[in-house]
Amino acid sequence: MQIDIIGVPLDFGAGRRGVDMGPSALRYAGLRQGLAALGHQVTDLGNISVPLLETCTMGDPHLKYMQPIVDVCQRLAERVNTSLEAGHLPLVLGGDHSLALGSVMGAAQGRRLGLIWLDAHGDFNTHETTPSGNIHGMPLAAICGLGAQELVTLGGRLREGAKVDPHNIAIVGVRDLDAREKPLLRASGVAVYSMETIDRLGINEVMHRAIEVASRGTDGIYLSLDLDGIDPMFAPGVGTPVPGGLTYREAHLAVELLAETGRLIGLDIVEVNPILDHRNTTGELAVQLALSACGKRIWQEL
Ligand SMILES: [Mn+2]
Repeated sequence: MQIDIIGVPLDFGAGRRGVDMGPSALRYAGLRQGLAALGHQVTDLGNISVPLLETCTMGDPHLKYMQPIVDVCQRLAERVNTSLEAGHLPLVLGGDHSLALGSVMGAAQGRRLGLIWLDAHGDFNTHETTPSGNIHGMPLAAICGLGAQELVTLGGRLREGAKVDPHNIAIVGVRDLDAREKPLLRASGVAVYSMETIDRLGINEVMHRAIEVASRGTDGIYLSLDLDGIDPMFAPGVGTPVPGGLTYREAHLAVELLAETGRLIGLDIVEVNPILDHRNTTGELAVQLALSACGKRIWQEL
């Protein structure tokens, strides 16, 4: 496989600073070397340039830093689309989850995409429902065509409406939904696999269902992996930790099953915050998950 690493040191969408250092944390943890050792051809395309937060104005408190986020996401969307057109797998390193506006919308250009959103949260708020105004709580709604026009159309570049059919989207690992995003999410048609469902059915069955949702009639599956989907015991370096998440092995099996389909066309790894982390534990876990998503196995019979 040809893999393009794309760093997005973006922290405009999150409430806590430091997630802009995520791409460095993953690089220091040996991402490129690990992928190359699996036999992949890896090109690190460097980072998408992101202005310093201190040089930008916040703007609307219900859509904090919308302008710089849209600007970064426009460039990211083009970069991801270019990688896919070349037949490469884009591996996008965050940064906060608002970058998925760019990566997923870019991947969805001219493709019918399936989307698996591994996350503690729904990321399904709009400017009208958000309790914080932080855009990293809104990207999945915007991908489904809901919320601020600027986000839905990437600043007028794209048409209105859903970029991915909500019936081809599955959220896995969710355990913290805001009161006003719940009804929106319920009405959307997105498949939601909460931690309770994972407890009852097991991650194997849940992933098979999620993969089925994301496969039905699609050209490929995109994975948007928020490290806060994993239990804070294993992934302490995230801005919005919520107890009761996926275990180390559940997270790995989830991406291993996805890799096994051979239908994964791109992925985001987001919300690694080195300032909140312990000795890059979360950065190293993120790298291991990326390797599992790209075919690494504990044991493979010859
Ligand atoms: Mn998220």
